[in-house]
Amino acid sequence: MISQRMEQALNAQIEMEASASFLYLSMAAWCDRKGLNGAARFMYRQSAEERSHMLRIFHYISDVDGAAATPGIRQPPHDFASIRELFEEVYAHEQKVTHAIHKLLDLCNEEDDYTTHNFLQWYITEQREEEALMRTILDKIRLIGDGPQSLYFIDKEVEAINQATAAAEADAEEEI
Ligand code: OFO
Repeated sequence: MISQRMEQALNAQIEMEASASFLYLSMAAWCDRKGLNGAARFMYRQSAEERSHMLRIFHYISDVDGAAATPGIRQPPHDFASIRELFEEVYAHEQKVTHAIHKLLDLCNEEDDYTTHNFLQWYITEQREEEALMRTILDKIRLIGDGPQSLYFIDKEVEAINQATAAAEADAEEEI
């Protein structure tokens, strides 16, 4: 059983993860329109991942006998100034999510809620990995430059990340 305050805070996190999923979906469509197929694939996957983060909290709330609420999502922007600004926005968003998870942990401490504290550890690791990944992509964009001539190379770099992720996922499945 979780407190009402915790239930509310977790439902707010559900909304944040769902918003991220929709924002990234919109970004994927923008990349598609620009012919940036690698970046599009990357953002579609990120969008699906965010949905799974949302569902993980959804199920958790039910598991601890709370009421998970389906969030109302504001329509995300459909246009982005450049691929660099798009990834800067993703990075800023991930930092915001990390901060929100830290706040949830503060609340766990306040309420002596060890169960939710334990549940949230997965998100701490996930956020560290996500932030590192976005920083890597931004570093590459800064190195390559994001002028029209560079887009092809940026997209190739992001596609290399897609391939590496797919290979890692295939390995993980084989181990099961
Ligand atoms: Fe779920 O926000 Fe990061 O990954």
